[in-house]
Amino acid sequence: MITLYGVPRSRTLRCIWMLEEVGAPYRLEKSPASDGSWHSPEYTAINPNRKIPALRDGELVLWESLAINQYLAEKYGGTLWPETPEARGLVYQWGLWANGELDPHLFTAIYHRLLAAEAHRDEEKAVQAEATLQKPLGVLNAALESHAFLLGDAFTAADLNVASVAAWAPWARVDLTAFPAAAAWLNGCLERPASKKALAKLQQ
Ligand SMILES: N[C@@H](CCC(=O)N[C@@H](CS)C(=O)NCC(=O)O)C(=O)O
Repeated sequence: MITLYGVPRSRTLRCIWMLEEVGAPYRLEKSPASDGSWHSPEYTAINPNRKIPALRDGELVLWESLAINQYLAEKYGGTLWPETPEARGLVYQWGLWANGELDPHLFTAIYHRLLAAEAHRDEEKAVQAEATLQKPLGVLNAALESHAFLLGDAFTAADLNVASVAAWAPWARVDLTAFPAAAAWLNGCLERPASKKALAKLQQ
């Protein structure tokens, strides 16, 4: 059985969504260290970055949430993983794009508006991050103006990976009203049963 290391209230949620989407049996496990630390020798042997998530599937150990998702989609994901190299190129493109162009700035905004203790929040940094996000959000919006999903008419691993990162936008109070196609697409993706199952784990 697949083991996913992490906790829902983290980037692990992206992989929980993918696992629920592909229907592969898995168990969610905290650090193998008895104190639950991500800095223990036991967990460092799994992910030398000492970060979550990480995944074990048989002999394979993987880290990086969006790479994990691409692997899961290819191995277990049926229609989530496109058949042609050209379409798969687009899945890689959008995953790397989400990791590079969205994740760092959304993290800055969510950190300073939600995650950090009041004393460590800096609204100026959140505002700057939101300003930086205008360009990539415009790119996303333009891509979704002409078709329902990133690769065309069907939901694929590209949509899941980008939406699972963009899902931070509402929590980071990043305004999406200037990007109606992206906002509608994001809402639709988050309404999928697998996404709802993953989000429900935040309450458990
Ligand atoms: N690019 C990595 C980032 C992983 C990451 O930063 N995870 C956070 C939790 S969301 C973490 O483990 N932070 C602990 C730390 O930085 O010490 C991924 O997408 O998996």
